Amino acid sequence: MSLLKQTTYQPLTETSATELALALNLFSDNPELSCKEIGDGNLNLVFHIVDDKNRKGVIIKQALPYAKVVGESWPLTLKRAKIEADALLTFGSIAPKYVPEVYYTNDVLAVTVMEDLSHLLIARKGFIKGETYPLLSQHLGEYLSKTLFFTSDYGLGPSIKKEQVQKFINPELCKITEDLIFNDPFFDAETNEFEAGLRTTVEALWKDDELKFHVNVLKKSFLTEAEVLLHGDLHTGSIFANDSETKVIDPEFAFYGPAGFDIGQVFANLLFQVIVNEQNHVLFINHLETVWNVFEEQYKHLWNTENKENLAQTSTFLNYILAKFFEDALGFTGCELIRRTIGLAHVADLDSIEEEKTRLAAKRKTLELGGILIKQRKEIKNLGAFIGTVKGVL
Ligand code: SR1
Ligand code: MG
Repeated sequence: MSLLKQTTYQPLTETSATELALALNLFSDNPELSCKEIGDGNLNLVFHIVDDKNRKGVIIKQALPYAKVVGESWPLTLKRAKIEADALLTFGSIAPKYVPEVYYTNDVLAVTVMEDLSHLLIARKGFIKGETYPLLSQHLGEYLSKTLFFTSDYGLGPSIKKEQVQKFINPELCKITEDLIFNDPFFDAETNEFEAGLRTTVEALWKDDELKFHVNVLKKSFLTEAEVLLHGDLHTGSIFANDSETKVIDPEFAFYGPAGFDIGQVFANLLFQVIVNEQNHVLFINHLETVWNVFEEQYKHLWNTENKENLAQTSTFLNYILAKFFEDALGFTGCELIRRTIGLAHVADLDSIEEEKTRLAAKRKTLELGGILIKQRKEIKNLGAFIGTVKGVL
């Protein structure tokens, strides 16, 4: 039976992924297709299919019914493929320049077929190799302003926004974030992974009641504040880039949550480079500043020109909203810094540092900075104070 008519899920192989691409007629006549599974993330299969004759490619992404990073013992809903496809379509309609084009989706196979981005590189890998991506932060500031405005009550109006909240209910993937970001790193959980040299620092963190109070406050915001459609996993492994182009991929964690969460994930994942990349830290601090400055400027513009809530259109309220986003973002930045250092699913920025002493020193800095940002986010009122705080731990 044609894969297009399949009524039950089956994981694709390189052969069946190629058959699917052919059945979809995505290539011109008599293509010479080759296919490679290239997924290196934590959860999914990713097939890169290329027509060697015409140098045209597509990506087929398929959700597995378990978390690849752990194995079949951690079952995971296939519904996340539909959430991801719907989120790509929503974000793509708002910010097409920064989102891959979707060609086909299939909920039974948990498959999304999309634009080939193989001329770009995953930004985290690029940064580790020494790429600087001069436009990345400008692009991310613009992506964030558009997606966080146009999916909100102010961009959509409350009735349509509520329909969207319903469409993007994503309990299973949210649970992963709730556990791995807001719970497990803050006690002796089985999922945690850290090296022996960090034990004293980590045990001090587990005993820090003030820190745990603030993490609970941030978790409550994540659980209850349906402000905007979040990407939900916006780290530098979810961004493809080169010097002129940026594409945000992988929104399977999308749901309605607090706007500061996506901003905080971007901040944190740039901060890993600020901390590990001593020679180039000014460049990454500039990236951080640009993300916020572009976001703030463009969000203000959208607020003043596209707002569906007439009564909200005052500068006092806009300033209140932006201050809230900033404060929340700092707290979520801190949580991401800590979980990627001692929880499940680390980042190569830290783990690929070969020399143990340097690696441990960098990890102590991410833990220290994470704790400060979580606890002092209300006092760090602007970008200058944020950068000053960052420089204080370098
Ligand atoms: C079991 S999933 C672990 C992590 O990988 C994803 O990319 C998310 O960041 C998640 O927390
Ligand atoms: Mg991902």
